[in-house]
Amino acid sequence: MTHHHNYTITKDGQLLIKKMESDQVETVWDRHAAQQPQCGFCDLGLSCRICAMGPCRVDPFGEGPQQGVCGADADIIVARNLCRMIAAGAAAHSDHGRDLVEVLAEVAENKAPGYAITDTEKLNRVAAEYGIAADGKTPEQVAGELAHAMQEDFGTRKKELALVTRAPEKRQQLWRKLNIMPRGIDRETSEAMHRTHMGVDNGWQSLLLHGLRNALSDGWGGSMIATEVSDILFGTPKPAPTKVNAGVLKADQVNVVVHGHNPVVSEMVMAACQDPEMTKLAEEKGAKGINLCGLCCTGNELLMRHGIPMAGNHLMTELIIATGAIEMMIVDYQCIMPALSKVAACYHTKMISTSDKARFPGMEHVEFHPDNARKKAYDVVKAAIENFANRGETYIPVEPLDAVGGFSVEAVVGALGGTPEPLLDAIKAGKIRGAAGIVGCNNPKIKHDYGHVTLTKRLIENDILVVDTGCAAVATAKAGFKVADAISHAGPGLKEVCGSLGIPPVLHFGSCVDNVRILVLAAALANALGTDISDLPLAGAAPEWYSEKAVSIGAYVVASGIYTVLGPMPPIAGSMNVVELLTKGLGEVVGATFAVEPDPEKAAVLIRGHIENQRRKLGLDA
Ligand code: SF4
Ligand code: MSK
Repeated sequence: MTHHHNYTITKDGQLLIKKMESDQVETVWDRHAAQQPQCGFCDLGLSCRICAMGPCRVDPFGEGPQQGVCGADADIIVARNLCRMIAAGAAAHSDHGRDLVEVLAEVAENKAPGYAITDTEKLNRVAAEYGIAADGKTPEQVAGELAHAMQEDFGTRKKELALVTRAPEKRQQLWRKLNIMPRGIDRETSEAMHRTHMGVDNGWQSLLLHGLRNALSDGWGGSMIATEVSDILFGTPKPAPTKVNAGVLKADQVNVVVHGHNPVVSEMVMAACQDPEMTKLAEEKGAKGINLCGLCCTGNELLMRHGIPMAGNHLMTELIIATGAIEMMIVDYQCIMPALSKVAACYHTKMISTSDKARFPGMEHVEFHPDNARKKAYDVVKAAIENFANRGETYIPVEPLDAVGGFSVEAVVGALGGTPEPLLDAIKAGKIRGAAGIVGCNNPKIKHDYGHVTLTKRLIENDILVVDTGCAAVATAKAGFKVADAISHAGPGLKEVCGSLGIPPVLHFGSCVDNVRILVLAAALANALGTDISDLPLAGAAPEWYSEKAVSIGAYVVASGIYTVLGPMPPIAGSMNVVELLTKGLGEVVGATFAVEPDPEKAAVLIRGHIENQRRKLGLDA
């Protein structure tokens, strides 16, 4: 295979693909090629294997069967499949949130050595939103009560989740009117699985509406809790410099890489790596120190709060192992390709899985729990140091680039002088035309990072502020857009505003669960204007998405009133009714729609058109 330039726009990616080729190690692109042609029925969403009368397929050309054994037609099958994707995505984010709430509860009881409450101010603020007064109580008492109240959000005993009150009043009323107000986080996912069982909900519209409610239980529930509790435990992010790309690995140090999503494990690993005793141990073994780097979203969590360098995003996770420089990769859960341990077996990298809910063939399992995490972190870091002696030749093909991360809503509003007004004023004056959230993954169906970087470039040069998260945020950092000097790529208005604040035109908002920071900022802007989110000049995009979590994110962003452009087509094209509803009809329902456009140049045109249209409707350029 000699197509490495076609797979990725990144220099480190291209060189490491070449290296893997010469090492004869298979990559995600090889496996993707081996899967061609992928199943057309599945691609269109027209296959169903929900029950044992099936599996069934509906013929998209109208010649073969038009219904499954039970009689479900294309609309029902497509809507049911999409609903299940949302349920899986919402479950993943929300279960991640639950794990943080459990740590918070154990911190309150002093049962989680090494963990602590770092942001008391935020603890008290969020507690107040749950109706818990902080006065006269210790932070631990407040944390205990808050953890308990958040656990209630997961159940079914409430009519509405607590944090939906952060949405503009108009939006809340709309959700109530449509009967899609999320009630319990677990309840909505459970109900999605119930409705999609054979013989339950066979209304494609009602299925999709429930899908939106389920997604809202993620965005304004599970993910929001994940972000808020992470800030309380580990600190609310503030802008700080960091480094990005494969060049963050160090040839003369023990390289430890964390991969996954949940900061509960990676924070403890960081603490162990930073212990001077451990550095001493590494030096005794001939290394110059211990170098901790991140991948994907657990990497973003550490980057946001501590400036820990970022080695790469989703499609870099295999390639980075081929540097031969990684002593250990420690994973928690989500987006961890089971292929990684096969790649690692070709080099000296030790692979460690840590969560009882996420096992991988060929990895050593060291289970982390809040009560033992500190000790386990030291155990694995010691093992990583031991592994330094087994290192062969290394190949670190690039120099790292600078980037700035850490833009929480608190930090952005702080930089603006304590209120979102100056940002609104810049939007009203037209210096900033609007803002776009670019989020989500990589997908071998799209040239690695091309979608994220191209779309971002086009938007900032047209004075649209970009905030990004997840793997998109890593892509644009590697492209050099996350330094103050990157304003040279921005249009004149955006350049002026970001220049005067000393911030990049592309703001790193965090991990995938941190998409809720975008919701919170959008709600603050809408509230300041006395309007709804759907009236604002905002857009969302997921140019290279792959995961079910991304489907849930897209659905809650649209249900919150933000127009969203997807790169890869979701498996819905088999039902024109579903396609029409998502791309047009939803505008009448929730005031926002989806669009699908794999070409980022065209996606940029769509987003610019939408933002200008929103401005006209608001009378901003009159
Ligand atoms: Fe086939 Fe209906 Fe069963 Fe799906 S639920 S597998 S369409 S019989
Ligand atoms: S890690 S969900 S590949 S963004 Fe959040 Fe990246 Fe997508 Fe995973």
